[in-house]
Amino acid sequence: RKALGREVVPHTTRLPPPRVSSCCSVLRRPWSVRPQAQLRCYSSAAVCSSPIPEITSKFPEITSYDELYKFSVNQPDAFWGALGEQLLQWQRPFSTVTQHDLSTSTFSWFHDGTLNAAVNCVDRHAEHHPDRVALIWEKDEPGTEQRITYRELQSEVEKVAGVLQQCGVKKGDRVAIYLPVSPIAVATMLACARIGAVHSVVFAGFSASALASRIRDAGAKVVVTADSSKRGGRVIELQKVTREAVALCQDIEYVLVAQHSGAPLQLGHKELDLQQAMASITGSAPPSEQGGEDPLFLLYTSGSTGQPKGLVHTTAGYLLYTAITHRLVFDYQPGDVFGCVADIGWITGHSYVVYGPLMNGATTVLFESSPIYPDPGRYWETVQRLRITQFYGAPTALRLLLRYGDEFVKKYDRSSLRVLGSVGEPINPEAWRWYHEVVGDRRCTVVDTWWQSETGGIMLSPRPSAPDAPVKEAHPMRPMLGMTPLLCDAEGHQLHDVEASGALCIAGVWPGIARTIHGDHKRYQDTYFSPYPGFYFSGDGAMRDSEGNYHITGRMDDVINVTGHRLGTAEVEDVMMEHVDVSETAVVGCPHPVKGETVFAFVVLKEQVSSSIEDISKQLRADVKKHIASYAVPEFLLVTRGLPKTRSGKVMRRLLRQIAKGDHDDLGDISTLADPSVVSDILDKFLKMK
Ligand code: 6R9
Repeated sequence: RKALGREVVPHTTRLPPPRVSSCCSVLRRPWSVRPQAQLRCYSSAAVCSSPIPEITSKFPEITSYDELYKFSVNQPDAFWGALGEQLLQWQRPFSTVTQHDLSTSTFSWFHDGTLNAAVNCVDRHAEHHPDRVALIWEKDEPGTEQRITYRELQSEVEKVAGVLQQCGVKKGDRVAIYLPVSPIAVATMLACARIGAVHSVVFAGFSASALASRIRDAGAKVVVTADSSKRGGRVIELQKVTREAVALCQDIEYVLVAQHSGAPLQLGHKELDLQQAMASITGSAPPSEQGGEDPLFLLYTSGSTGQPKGLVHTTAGYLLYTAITHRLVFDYQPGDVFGCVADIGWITGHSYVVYGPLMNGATTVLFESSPIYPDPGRYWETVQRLRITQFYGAPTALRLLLRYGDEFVKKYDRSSLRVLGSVGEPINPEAWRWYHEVVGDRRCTVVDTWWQSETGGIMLSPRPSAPDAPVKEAHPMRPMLGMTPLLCDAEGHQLHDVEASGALCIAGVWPGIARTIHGDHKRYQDTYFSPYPGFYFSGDGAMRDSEGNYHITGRMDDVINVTGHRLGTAEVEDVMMEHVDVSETAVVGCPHPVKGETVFAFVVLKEQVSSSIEDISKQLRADVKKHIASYAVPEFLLVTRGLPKTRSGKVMRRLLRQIAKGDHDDLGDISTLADPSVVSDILDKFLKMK
């Protein structure tokens, strides 16, 4: 297994060895399955529930949190309408709060109002608090942070908007953004919003072909990138990758290159110096007047089949939903320094690095580094130096850090922290407790937040809630205001018992939901609204305890979650199938102590092959890295003579998942397989891998 396994942690020379080195036990007993009885409740939360004066001043009959929740779900028009009026700045007020038609899966919020997202996120704050810090750019090297005020951000946004207009970008056009977490990335997103263009941020760790396929699907004519960036001391050649991608996209007219490395820019075909072009912009065009339902951005995310889908988020509902969830879940107060360490290439970066915090006029941290650079104390050193009040990160990073011991946390002053958030995948009780006890000194409220690219913002979280409501460890627990989660069984029936386990669905609609998949509304309908008619289906399974608290058990489809990144197993299979020597493949996820899940590939080769199994395995890994990204590379790759298939030819993925997990004791009924002997072949090879 060692020979085939890849390094889990990108070690640097300065990194001390982790305390736990073996993950073999996990193969036998995955950590994610823990008896519920071991989970504790904490009621010492320092943060009170966040009242909503926008609602309670208008509806004084609401005097408790329970009443507020009931009001939000029973009277969505009144609830969201009052918030929409007061939290958003409108050019023309709306008269209709929401309209939806479940039969066509079409939803609209505030469609007849007009507004501009950049005005809402920047201009209105720049007018009232021009010198308030909007962004703290936490660059790769500790101690080199830069602060950007709302006034400065406004000026940057206007200049980038001017450059985009000079490149011919108009309202409704798509602009691809391939940039590291940085002020220029935020300014470019908001510049698109200012002129009514639709941004499509592509994670700066994606390969050239992944970038190219997203550019082509979006139909972007302009891509904005940087020369290179550094993360964890490693150089990422963004301009080089963009060049390779652009060579595959004939429709790209301009590549705007931001100088990020400090070295002079080398410009090639179609490339323009972004900062130089910005310097020549004088004055600014008025912000575009956007309809409430005009698209704000596209964001590509993995599904269980086919290519990643471009989710479309629209303007008013998304802004409102990210603003209110940011304020209520994290108890945001003016003067706070909000530290979400996600990359802007993911929805968490869009909603809780950029839009939610800026909507609330907050100071938001742009974290461009790595949790272990220069050592595993980086997060907490940053908390101390920037006086971060809310920290929001992923369980995979916490699991990695806790292995290095408590010293890296304790040597830094974390007294500024009030709320600790977790997102991206289920948090295991051990990581939750470490977060609560060591990082938060038992003082901070830990919020495990469940949501998705599709939902736009947080859906389940222990806060907001009644002030004294307990927090149950490792549980996202409660619905956000306005939300009605429910569970369904395999036949599609809603489970009405309080204690239940099934498919997690949502009844009703909320303003943050993605409205469609770019260019494929049928796929949107089929994926989210056909499986459980009348409800939105999340793709996740969940459990509800006797008190009604939710706990997510994981994906129910062929999507896996590697280091908090969503990955369709079909995407990896598609790449490997392109190899001349490969006849069949099946990819599954397998539990991993740090990454959450890791990629396990089963590969069947053709009768005649061009090279050795070792070489083919190497080539397959390189292909996946080249066509998707490093995190998608199979950690385990098992070449077998066949895949376990039913007589109708369907690959029994359940069986492969069990084998990958090392859970061989009871493989269930395999008599229905066309050739049960392939199972023993696979098991033999699996044991030899160890
Ligand atoms: C925000 C984000 C969504 C999928 C989702 C689920 C998993 C996210 C979670 C969680 C358990 C949590 N997920 N948060 N699972 N507990 N608190 O991550 O969006 O990248 O679209 O992924 O991530 O499986 O369906 P996205």
